[in-house]
Amino acid sequence: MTKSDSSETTTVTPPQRLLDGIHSPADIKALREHDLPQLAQDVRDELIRVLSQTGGHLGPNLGVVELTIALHRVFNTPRDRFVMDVSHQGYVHKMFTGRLDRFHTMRQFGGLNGFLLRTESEHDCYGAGHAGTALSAALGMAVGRDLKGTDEHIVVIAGDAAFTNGISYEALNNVCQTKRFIVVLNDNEWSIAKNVGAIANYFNKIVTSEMYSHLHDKARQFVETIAGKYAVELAHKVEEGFKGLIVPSVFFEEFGLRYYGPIDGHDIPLLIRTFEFLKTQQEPVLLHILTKKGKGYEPAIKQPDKFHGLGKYKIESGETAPTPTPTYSEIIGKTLAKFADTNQKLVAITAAMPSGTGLSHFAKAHPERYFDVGITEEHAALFACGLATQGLTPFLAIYSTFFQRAYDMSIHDMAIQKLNVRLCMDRAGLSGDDGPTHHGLFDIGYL
Ligand SMILES: Cc1ncc(C[n+]2csc(CCOP(=O)(O)OP(=O)(O)O)c2C)c(N)n1
Repeated sequence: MTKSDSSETTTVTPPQRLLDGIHSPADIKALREHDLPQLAQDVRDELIRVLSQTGGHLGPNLGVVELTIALHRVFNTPRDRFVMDVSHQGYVHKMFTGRLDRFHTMRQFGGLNGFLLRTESEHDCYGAGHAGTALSAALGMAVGRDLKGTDEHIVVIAGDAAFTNGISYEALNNVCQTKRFIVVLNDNEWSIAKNVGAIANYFNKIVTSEMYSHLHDKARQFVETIAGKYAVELAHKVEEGFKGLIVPSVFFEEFGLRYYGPIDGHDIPLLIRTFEFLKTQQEPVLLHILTKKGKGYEPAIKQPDKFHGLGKYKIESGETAPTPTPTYSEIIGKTLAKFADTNQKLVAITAAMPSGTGLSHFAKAHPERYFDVGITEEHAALFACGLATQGLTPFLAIYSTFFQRAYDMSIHDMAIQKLNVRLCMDRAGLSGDDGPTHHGLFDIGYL
């Protein structure tokens, strides 16, 4: 046998990936529904493989694979609008909207942006990078649509941590300005670190209620029968029967959003049926879905914080290369912890970035003087001011780009009221891989 003969007999054609056939959302609609789990697997494999080389937001994207498939199956972008909070969870949407061939260039010089970007694709109707912007921007789109008299769907995709952010409530307070508006609350119980505060506890209460699981089953039944004309009536009956008992304040409904869920955010058929139903509703609705951050990749499930966003890693173990020198954040966190051993007045504050700012070291050493206040930069700055009025010595550890949110507090509260808040400002200057939304270029100018 010649050499070439031998290679011919041993060549095995790799099985065609369904993902390679997806060039636009229309291709997802063309697949058979029972093939969609295979597409989800292809997407997960691609995320894990490519990000092991480029780095990026692995955990959040592994958690929204089924959600993104269902959204593109039911809605029609670019006519319909998907507005993602932060938009770090938009990688799968990028793959499905003509950018798969450039996916490996993400977060590299000249490559795809790591967040949604209006100039990158007509399917990215709104860019972001900072948290809490989706509901307000989407509400503006919905009201604009109503004024124009068109009928496209506006769908917000926001994580549970987006609801620790004040702007989200400013938007909810105005939701009555539109009739048709769909919000997907993607609840995985994690911000970058574990989500914190009363809202996180509230979501958890809904989810762990035994009676609510019963409602969940009922919800599934009604979604399964939505083709029938009694669906809406049944939905309301189910709600009246159970919801008031379990969620006394019916939080979202007080704002004017009809609440559905919680449902399994990894169940593709259920998500599809639910979106088909929600699409027909003539009132603002919120669908609460439960997902697992890092789903399908064991290292990311075990360490959601590390795998929220990271650099290169080894696929088999999830190991990353150790940093050769300690980072600024690490030095800050450890030094503050050391100072606090002897200075009882020292307190430290982070706005949802304990590991990024190095305060996780402080948190371990002095938990009673450590405050993670959620994604709340304005509140964090004011809270620090209040602590300062009590003679305490607050250190606010914060990224330059996120302190932009608290610009007003730096003048109106810290400076004019002469309150001694120490800022440990991290990530100043140009941010290479995260791109323009994360540059910290203005701090020297305005401080
Ligand atoms: C104003 C602002 N502060 C902090 C951050 C850093 N940040 C990026 S994603 C994230 C957590 C987002 O959690 P969630 O919205 O629940 O989405 P998940 O990643 O869990 O899917 C944080 C704190 C940010 N992007 N914007």
